[in-house]
Amino acid sequence: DTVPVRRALISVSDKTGLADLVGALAASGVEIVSTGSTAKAIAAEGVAVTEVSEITGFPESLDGRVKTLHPGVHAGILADLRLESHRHQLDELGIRPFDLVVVNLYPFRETVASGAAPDTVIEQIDIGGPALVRASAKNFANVAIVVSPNRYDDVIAAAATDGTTLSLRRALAADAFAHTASYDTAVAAWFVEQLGGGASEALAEAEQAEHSEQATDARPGFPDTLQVSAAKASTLRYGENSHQQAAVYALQDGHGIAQATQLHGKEMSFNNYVDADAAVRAAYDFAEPAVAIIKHANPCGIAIADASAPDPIANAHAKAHACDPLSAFGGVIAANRTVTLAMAESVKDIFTEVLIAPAFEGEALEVLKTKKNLRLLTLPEGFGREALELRQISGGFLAQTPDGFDGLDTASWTLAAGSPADAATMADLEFAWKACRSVKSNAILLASGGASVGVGMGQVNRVDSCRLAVTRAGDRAQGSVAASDAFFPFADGAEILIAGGVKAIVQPGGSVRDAEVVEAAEKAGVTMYFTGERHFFH
Ligand code: 93A
Repeated sequence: DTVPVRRALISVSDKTGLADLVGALAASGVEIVSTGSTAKAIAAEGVAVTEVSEITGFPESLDGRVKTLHPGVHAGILADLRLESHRHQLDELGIRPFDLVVVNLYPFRETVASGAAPDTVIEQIDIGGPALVRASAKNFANVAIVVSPNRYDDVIAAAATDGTTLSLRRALAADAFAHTASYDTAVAAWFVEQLGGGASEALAEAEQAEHSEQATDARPGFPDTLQVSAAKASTLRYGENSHQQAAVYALQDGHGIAQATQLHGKEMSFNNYVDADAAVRAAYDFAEPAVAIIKHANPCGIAIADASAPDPIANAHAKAHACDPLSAFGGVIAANRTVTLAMAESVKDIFTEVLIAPAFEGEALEVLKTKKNLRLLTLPEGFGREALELRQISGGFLAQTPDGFDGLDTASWTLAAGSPADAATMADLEFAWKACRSVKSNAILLASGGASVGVGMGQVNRVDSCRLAVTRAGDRAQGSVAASDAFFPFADGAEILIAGGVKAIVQPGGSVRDAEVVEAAEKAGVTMYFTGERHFFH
């Protein structure tokens, strides 16, 4: 299964590590065949190299569009030397096989990113390179294919010993096909953009439709095809569970968790990413300094700072933590402001998996870095909601515009029961309503003084979510306000909140039994507002 390295074809645009590679290969007695500028670079290192054109008897032509696209090259790569018939045919054709192919492709993405003109971009669509990569990867039984300088050391070591092992060649082939697939996705995405069929345009159309008269009926013009181009950012230790394999992919133009910078701590896990995403989603719903603490994708505390707090983000954290200190153990925390020393001092004493924020004060970072395992991340500049949310279902994706509170105005809420809320109660209702969006449905959130005090999440009926929220709040339910992510189908859920002592409830309204729900509130003298908009989150 081990294939000795005797003859290599090298054709690389990125010359990183090339000198060391060819030096080592030559020292191991490997014959090197190469294309134009790569051959020049190799010769400049004083290493013997044969030009591909010498093998093919065909000059590199059409401004380099045809270099390695020749049966003299491809038969040498694709021959399955385990077969007597293939070996025999190569002999007859006078073609010698390759056992190592090193290729990296024309810098297509970089050329697009540089703002180059379309003709220049098109010249950077590599045709011969991917053909070499795919041919070699298909024939991994005989050929080792290297598409990244990160793998040079592996083949240098193999060439210096018996050769490449089957398991190495198979792993290299898997990398290779992923590489060409991602390359072609970038090319396809560029074409879609050129044709003006991108998602952003579709969304602009959708927005227009919203402002037109048939708003209720208008279906946004989502693109006919969706090109998602994401590059592997890292391979994770494992997935949601330890027997699952996993990796993170980052969108080319993303500004989210996938692009966050890790400053300290253990490697991020799959679940850390999921929770960090939920945490920033929650914290960034607020304009005020806010902190969200997440466990299993649900908040166990969300709070905004008191207007008078001397250290607002530390204050918000203290309030969020107080909601459910038991559950906050091992949580993921997001702050929407720079983490201060005072906040760092508090977090340090609470076992926390991840802390993510736009920035950290220097002293805060010093304190937090004393916790070896605590992962500290900063959000990328321009962090914001995605233009389009995708969710995988078997066989496809669902796409939707993101949820949020753009232009939320409590003045547009309808008073459904009780007397109008005073300013402080109204502020709490608004907070609860926003915070409730980050809770998995069915969601009930009790709040007081700009902090959640009891959260009922993820139940399959609203009554249980109400019970959970009231139980979690304990004494703090008395005099708090409640938010419900969707309407109460019956009065029973609202009755539990009322019995628990809430003084005001905000909910979308719109149930056929709204009258019963309103009556329950009226009878108890509890204020109830309808928002007319629900915020499911699953
Ligand atoms: O223009 S191509 O699509 N035609 C080819 O036949 C071909 N063979 C290799 N591009 C081709 N390549 C690419 O050339 C390789 O993928 C590599 O990126 C680059 C190296 O060429 P040079 O050594 O001349 O700079």
